[in-house]
Amino acid sequence: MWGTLVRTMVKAGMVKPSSLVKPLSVTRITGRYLAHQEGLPKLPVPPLKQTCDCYLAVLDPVVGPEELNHTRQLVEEFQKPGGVGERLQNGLERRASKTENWLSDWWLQTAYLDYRMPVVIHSSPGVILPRLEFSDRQGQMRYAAKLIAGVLDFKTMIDNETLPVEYLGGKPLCMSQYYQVLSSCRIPGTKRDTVVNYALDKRPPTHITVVHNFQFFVLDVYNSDGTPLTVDQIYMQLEKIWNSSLQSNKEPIGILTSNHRNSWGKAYNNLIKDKTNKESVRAIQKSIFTVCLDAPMPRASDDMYRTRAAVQMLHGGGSRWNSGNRWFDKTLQFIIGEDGTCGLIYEHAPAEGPPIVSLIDHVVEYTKKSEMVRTPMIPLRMPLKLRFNITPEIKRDIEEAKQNMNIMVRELDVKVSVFSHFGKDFPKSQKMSPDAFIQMALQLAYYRMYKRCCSTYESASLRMFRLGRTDTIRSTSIDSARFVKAMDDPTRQNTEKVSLLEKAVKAHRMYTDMAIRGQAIDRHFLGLKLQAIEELSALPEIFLDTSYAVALHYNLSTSQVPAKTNCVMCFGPVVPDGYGVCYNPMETHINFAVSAFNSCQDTNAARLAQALEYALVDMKTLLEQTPKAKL
Ligand code: COA
Ligand code: HC5
Repeated sequence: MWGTLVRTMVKAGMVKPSSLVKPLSVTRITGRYLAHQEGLPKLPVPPLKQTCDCYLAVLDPVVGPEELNHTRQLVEEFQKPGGVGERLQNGLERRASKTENWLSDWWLQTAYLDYRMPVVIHSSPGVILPRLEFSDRQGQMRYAAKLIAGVLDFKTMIDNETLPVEYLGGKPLCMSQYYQVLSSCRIPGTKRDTVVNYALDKRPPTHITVVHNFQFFVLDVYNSDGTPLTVDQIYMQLEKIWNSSLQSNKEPIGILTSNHRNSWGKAYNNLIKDKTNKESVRAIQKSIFTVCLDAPMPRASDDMYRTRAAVQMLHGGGSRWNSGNRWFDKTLQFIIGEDGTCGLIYEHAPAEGPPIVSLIDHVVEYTKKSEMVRTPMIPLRMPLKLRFNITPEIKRDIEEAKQNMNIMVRELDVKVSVFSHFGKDFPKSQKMSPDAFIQMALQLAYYRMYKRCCSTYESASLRMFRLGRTDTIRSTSIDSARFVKAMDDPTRQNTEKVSLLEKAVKAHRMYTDMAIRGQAIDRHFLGLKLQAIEELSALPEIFLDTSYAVALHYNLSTSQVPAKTNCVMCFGPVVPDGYGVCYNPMETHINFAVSAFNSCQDTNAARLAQALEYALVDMKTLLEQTPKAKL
């Protein structure tokens, strides 16, 4: 067992107990897992010239000719022999030779722990499970018990190191993220946050936290012999929790975690001055995961169901609904509503979507097959209710967090839609990459709405490399721009449009291959910039240039997260005038979630979702109605 191995390592002095609660990037585990990890290649540093050339090409469709000319000169200056670019590149290569992954610590810090906006909407993604049949509290509890047992079943695979290794493009992937999602939690700071992981603790946690009516409980999910509780036993324990948290008049302490990180960091320091509060907070942070038993939300029509569920996952609906029924710093929070709305929200710092989704796929299958088996009932201890002493100052912080949360709730515009005309099957039948096809449809939808192209981000996995996270696929290219401009131009022939579409799809697939092989430009540029901060007294001009700001202003922030389960994943936009678009392409349909901010007059999630549907249909029609050119 992994736990045993770690304990052996501790005894042998290989791992210092003080390092057991530590930032994720330095986790060390032995056994099969380690052998697999060591076999993975290290993330390369791409050649400087390649990145510079590619940068100029990706700017072409999003900046004007004068800006581009100016940037071309800056790039020339930057990469000239003996220049600042070469110096930074050398520094980066030195860093790469000395570290397991030159990027992962920097990325964790910059993308997550230094980021000061609330994790709610701005960072934490949500997942909506297919609608469940139940509509009462028995159903809710029964499902929650099965789900908890399912997660524990998945945990056994992690602990035993029997998780099947994943592959992308025929290459084995880094599995370290699976070891970061359970028993971990983000901790706020007044300037920057940290993440702790208790899975490697001498005595790893054996409890989860359950929250109902804003009240937190510690639920031990293992028997003293180390076996997990049965579904039946968990059910009984959940009943006890429910019955001792009937009143909903409690202070929603968890809502503090939704605030701006600096404010929450300050409030946190004040909160944990009290010993009881500190112990309660620690119990939540240490728990394997959290289960939120949610009150029913206002009903929605069938076609709005998923959209309503998305907001429940992303923010909980505001302070008078379920937003206080959360601890947003907790890596994994499963949400189970009394009305059958289920899903989860996860804190993004420790892991990407795919490991979370593979956990979900496992749990959903588990909940289908597991029946309630009556087990002989050994009386179990009452789950411990976590106490909080609320001083007037804490009360003020809660009120402030409530207000800010309610503003965020009003701000978020979401539309979930199921595109049912086709799925991956159609692009495949046309010998096109389905992901590239969807991305080109998004480009077309955006162009039709705004008559311009924008910087577009698509997540690319870097997990082919040890401790790899993500890089950016820039979906807007010279070829995508040519295609979207031609598509609605009546002076162009259909055969020409088809050929432009094919070229654009190929270009996207090529960028994808480049990105997953560690040769994309975004993380390389980030590395060069951070290297400059460490090595130089001033930032090189290319990083202060308007083009660089435009390149990083992602009006479209997108991600494909495929799942076996028919679920929908969602996240917020990354700029005030942008969209967040997450999609799960299934074989014959595609689930989309589009988000935007209501305060921006120019954006509208439902409009982009509609434009995307039209674009997909129009592209299919174009391909079907145009005879293939004879070879
Ligand atoms: N003709 C026919 N079929 C094709 C094809 C073509 N020209 N090109 C691709 N296909 C097939 C593939 O074989 C694959 O088949 P499958 O459904 O049997 O698996 C399918 O179409 C999908 O391929 P494609 O659409 O090209 O995308 P992908 O699966 O390679 O994924 C990324 C592309 C960018 C999403 C992927 O590389 C990646 O990085 N994923 C991780 C993203 C991530 O981490 N997101 C979350 C961040 S938190
Ligand atoms: C459950 C699905 C979560 C998807 C989350 C995701 O795609 O996050 C991206 C991570 C990254 O590094 O690209 C960030 N993004 C939401 C801003 C696209």
